[in-house]
Amino acid sequence: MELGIIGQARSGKTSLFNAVTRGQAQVGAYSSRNEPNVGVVHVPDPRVDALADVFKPKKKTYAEIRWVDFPVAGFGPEGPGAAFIADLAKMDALVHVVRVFEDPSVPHEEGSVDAHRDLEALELELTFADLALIERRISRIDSEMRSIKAAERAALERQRDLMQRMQAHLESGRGLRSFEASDDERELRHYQFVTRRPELIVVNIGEGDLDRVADIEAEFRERYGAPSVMVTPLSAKVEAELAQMDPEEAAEFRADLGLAAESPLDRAIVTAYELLGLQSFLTAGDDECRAWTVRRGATAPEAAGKIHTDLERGFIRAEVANWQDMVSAGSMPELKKRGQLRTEGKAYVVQDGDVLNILFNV
Ligand SMILES: Nc1nc2c(ncn2[C@@H]2O[C@H](COP(=O)(O)OP(=O)(O)O)[C@@H](O)[C@H]2O)c(=O)[nH]1
Ligand SMILES: [Mg+2]
Repeated sequence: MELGIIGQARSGKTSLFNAVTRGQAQVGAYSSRNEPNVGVVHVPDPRVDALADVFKPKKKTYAEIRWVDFPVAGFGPEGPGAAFIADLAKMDALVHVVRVFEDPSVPHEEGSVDAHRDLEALELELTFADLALIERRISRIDSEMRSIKAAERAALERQRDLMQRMQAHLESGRGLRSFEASDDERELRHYQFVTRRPELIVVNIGEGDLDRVADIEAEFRERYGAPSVMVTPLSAKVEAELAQMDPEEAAEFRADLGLAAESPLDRAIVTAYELLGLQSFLTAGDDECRAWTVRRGATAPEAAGKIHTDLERGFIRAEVANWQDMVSAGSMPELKKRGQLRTEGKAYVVQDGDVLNILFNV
């Protein structure tokens, strides 16, 4: 999964990046480089650890998230460039950092902190970018229309109609993530619209506002909450500091600050999985215990294909157990004795936390 961090200058993007990657990227500076910060992190998964305790494998492998901290230079006075938008549109989801914290030592671009103004201004720029893409597509369709046979017109007309409906949606000031595509979902996959990507709004609050987390979350959720928009308030600076500590020390600090024991970022990752309709399944053996990512609703052969295309092509059946059952049984023979190892065929819909063993033949 690939997540792109966006937000205005000094909103705390790089601080957030450091928090999630336990990194040391330079904060507070205008990034003169045009290169994003990129970091790959493992999704902590206690199920992998628990299975590893049973199987004692040579290797443990967690699911991975690639975080990209885009330089603010992407949003110049002329708005975001096409190449930058194309990069953003490739992300699985956007993480939009918006500044709420007040700090006189961190000057604000506009001279004052106004989270809603900032957030909406940036969303508007993205909306314009998609609008430009649609306008180009419509004029291309119009010119193609002039030179094709009548029989081929229907498909193009349908496409133009879809583009015009999206155009109207964007012109009303809303991003495409709230556009009801239903029948056109398939068609839309060919396009990379940046406002179509699900979004996690990270509300970057000051250290002094940590006791107001719930109120701030409610305020933003009420205003922006939608099926593909989530809201997480946190202090990026505090989280970046906590990320540099060892786990016990960080837990103590969290408690002292009156914060929930679970990191808001870990919670956000779970949320991102939900937002994207993803889930994990596991594989377990003496060689490796591993978590894999697959969309919810995927069948066993599709999940097998995540491991290797041969496993999907030559899929015969899958042996399936719930990870918890496997851990409490403590061994394969015991699991079988308890009748908790099932055999499933091609139509089986994989569940979060399934341990799969694929039987195949190519
Ligand atoms: N007081 C305070 N400062 C913060 C917070 N988050 C970021 N900053 C500071 O704001 C400045 C800009 O942060 P940075 O992460 O570089 O923002 P970016 O320009 O969006 O990448 C740095 O000096 C950070 O230390 C916060 O939650 N509270
Ligand atoms: Mg930065």
